[in-house]
Amino acid sequence: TALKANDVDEDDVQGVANTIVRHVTTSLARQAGNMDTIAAYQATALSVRDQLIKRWNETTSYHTARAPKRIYYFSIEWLIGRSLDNAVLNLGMKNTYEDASRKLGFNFEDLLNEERDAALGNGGLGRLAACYIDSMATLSLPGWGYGLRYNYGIFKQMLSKTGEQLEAPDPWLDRENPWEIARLDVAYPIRFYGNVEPVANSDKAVWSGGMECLAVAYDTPIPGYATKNCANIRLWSAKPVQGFDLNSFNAGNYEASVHASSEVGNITQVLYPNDNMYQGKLLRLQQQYLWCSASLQDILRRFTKLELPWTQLPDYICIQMNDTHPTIVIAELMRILIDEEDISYDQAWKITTKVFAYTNHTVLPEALEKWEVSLFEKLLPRHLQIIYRINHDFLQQVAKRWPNDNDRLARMSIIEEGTPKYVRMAYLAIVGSFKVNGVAELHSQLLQATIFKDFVEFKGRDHFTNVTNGITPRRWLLQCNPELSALITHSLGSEAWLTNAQLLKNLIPMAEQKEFRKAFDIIKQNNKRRLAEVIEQELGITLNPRSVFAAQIKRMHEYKRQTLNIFAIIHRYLEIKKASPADRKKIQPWTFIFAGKAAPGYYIAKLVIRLIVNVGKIVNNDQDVGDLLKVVFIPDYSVSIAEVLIPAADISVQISTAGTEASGTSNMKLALNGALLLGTVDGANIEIAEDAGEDQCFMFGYLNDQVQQVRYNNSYNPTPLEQRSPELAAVFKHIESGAFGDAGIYDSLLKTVYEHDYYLVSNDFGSYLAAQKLVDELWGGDPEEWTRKAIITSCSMGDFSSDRSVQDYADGIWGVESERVPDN
Ligand code: DL6
Repeated sequence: TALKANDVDEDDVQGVANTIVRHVTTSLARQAGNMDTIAAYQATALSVRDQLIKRWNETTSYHTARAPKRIYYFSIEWLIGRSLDNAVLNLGMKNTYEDASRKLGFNFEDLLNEERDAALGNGGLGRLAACYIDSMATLSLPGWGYGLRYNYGIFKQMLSKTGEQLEAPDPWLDRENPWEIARLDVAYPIRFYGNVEPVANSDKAVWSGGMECLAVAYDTPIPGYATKNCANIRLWSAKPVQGFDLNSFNAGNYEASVHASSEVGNITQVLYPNDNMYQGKLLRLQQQYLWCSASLQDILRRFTKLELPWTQLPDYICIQMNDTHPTIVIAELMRILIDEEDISYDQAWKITTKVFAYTNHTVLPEALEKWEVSLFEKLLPRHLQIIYRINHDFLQQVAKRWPNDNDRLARMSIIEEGTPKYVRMAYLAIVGSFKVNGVAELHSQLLQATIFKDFVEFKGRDHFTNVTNGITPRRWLLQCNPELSALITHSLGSEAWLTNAQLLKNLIPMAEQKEFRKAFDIIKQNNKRRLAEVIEQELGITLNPRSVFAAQIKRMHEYKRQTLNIFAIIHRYLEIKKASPADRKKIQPWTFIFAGKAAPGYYIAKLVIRLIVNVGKIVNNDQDVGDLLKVVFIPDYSVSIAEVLIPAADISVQISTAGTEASGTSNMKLALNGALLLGTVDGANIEIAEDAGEDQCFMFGYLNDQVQQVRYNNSYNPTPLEQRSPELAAVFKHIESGAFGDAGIYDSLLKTVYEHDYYLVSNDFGSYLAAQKLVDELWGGDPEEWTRKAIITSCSMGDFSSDRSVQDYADGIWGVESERVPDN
């Protein structure tokens, strides 16, 4: 009966309701009549999971039988968010589940709200991985993701009374996670520390001793849209080998025996909460190695079942490294091939360098990983030996091409000489991969022209490429904006746009039709009202849904310049205060919405949050200002909050200093939902503006090629702030007067601008105000034209579907093809 119950038809409401009740009584061991909303959510999720498992099994058997080349996406972060809504949509069963829950006396929306976000990521990089696995499943590619099952995801952000960010842990697994399947039988041994003994007359060595633990697999099935294929994210959890250290126990030291197991348990305890900032902690290196070694052992076990020679490994697997966090996997494959599979060093290197590809996600120097050699040597002594050998051979080739160029050798060496010495992970990733890519056109160009220039000269242009990021239109339009999705489907006459986002452009001519504009506008208003209700309820701030909703929603970071935005808000506030009652009538109303977390140790970023919150408190309660200006900081930004925020925005604020934001992805989500881009010429903003047409966007600021010079002048030929920007100087004076809290609290933040102004806040301030003025003119002067631009923007975003990105990777880098499970 269990099998039969799993086998419900997609539109069998009663059958689905039965599976839910069955899970309440069996899996949750409750009386059917004793079902609260949490139980109803859990049982519903388990019922959906049954469907996923069925597809997962079919996909696995199909792929096992066909043995295609597979792609493995290694990401240390997976920012999944909630799964229920997404799963029923991708399964094509949303209506059925809505009806079934109604039958059982529940509102499906309420069940959705019971789910906790799986927040195993910091920001763009982790969310990108989640979008890509959705696309891999939808494109029916034989692909899996690999990562870590952190017990604690990204911290919960709270705000103190004075506007300071407070952090609390996120024990997301405290309630059972219905989406994962524990595979306690899939576990691999992982070694740390220990000793290495060379084996005479060979490349081999024996690595032994140290600390051993197990990595245990937990699977999260990811359903594709309009395909039976189901992908998988396999996450590893660290477990002690025997629960405690038997040697210490036998020696009569019970306490020490338990201590060993708690050290192991720590490894997958918590996600590091830094975004675009490297922090050289031993525990993090332990995380990286455990994840990479377990994943690789898993992949190789699958490959060895094919009983093929190792030389064919690159024909069957490709590993995409999401940034440098998994780079140790290169040395791990070398170690396994040489030490365990008896392959010569040279042969192993030939195989290894055909398996890996590396995606770079940042040019910021503070984000580039480099591990202290001494730490590496202690934790992974054999890997360090292998890295030294890789470096030695590599530098020999460099020296051969550029004899007597010691500067070049020092620049390119994987080992940075000095005290202390470091292993440069990005260089190891380039040398060990067959392809390196950046994540937007400008970013890829910059990589090649700056931080990887020497490597382009050495490896050739073909070693480097660009794959512009993308977002899944299933979550970021179908799920989060059902009304707009329905309008699109109705107007196009089919749902085909959900798997072919290029079709959206067929709707561009509709921007000229009054009726369509009206329908589009009503949907935006509804979404704005929905957001306003949430904000009223949660924060007690009343918003004017007729104001411009301008959203800057992303991690707090100096390069992203939330500063520029809040300083411009203060400027606007002062202008409103100065204006006569008659003039105030001409001012356009704005609502500025911020959301984002700051790394716990990032003092300046936290100070910016404090300033935003305190400006909000003053502005939102100022009678003179009324509805003309509101400033909202939504705490604890998450995927779920983004899903409510993004459909409600009129303006997408993307104002990083040119050359600093590798791509950005909230810019894509906001544009797809009809927000106009107010942005700098940076990252994927450039391609968004190209596709939407510059007429649709408000671009401003210094260009990338000008930034260096301006930065130099700011540092070496500084002019007083009054001269650089009298408007900004007035804003600073106001802040310093104590208008937003005690005088002096923001001094260190203001100092970053007064002094070097590395991110060009003062230099771009005037042009940012000018761009906002253009927004004012359009909003107040021609609302029909606004909607027209919003429609054109939204319908021009086909290129930014993650299906396009993933297909580009599949064709241009991975060499993997679709393997669609037959429909029957
Ligand atoms: O590629 C995803 C995302 C980009 O959209 C952002 O522009 C970029 O800042 C972010 N990079 C990182 C780098 N972190 N590390 N390591 O998160 O990647």
